[in-house]
Amino acid sequence: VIHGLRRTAAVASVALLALLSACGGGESDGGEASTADPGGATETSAAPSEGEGGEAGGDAVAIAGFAYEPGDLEVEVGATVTFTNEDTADHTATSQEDAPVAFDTEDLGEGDAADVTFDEEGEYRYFCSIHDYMEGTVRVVGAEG
Ligand SMILES: [Cu+2]
Repeated sequence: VIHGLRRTAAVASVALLALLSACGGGESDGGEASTADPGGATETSAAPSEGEGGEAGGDAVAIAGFAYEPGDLEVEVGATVTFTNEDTADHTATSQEDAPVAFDTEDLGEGDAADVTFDEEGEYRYFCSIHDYMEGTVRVVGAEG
């Protein structure tokens, strides 16, 4: 009689374990499953997409067709703006005299690029020192928050 009881008890516990593992997915003793989460979802995109919030490489002005594009760019303080000459003719981006801080990319040949970092708020009007009718503006505004 005793052996019979033990056997049924064993069968019952096996059935229980099977049930637990079937529906719980590892909540039984040990709990190793809970720590095995890879947690890969925390690393979302830190890539600056289009000029917003990107402290590095987010802001750009193209020089194409003897014009700056965009001709009026707004960035946050500390932003670096990359000026890229897409024309075959040489161009520069040179600050006007009233710019808060002077800058000058100097001559950019076809495909050349120059980075300008804006650490002070204000309106920076600039022009091309080769074709002085080419004009553009970078507005540097305070970071929000
Ligand atoms: Cu030019």
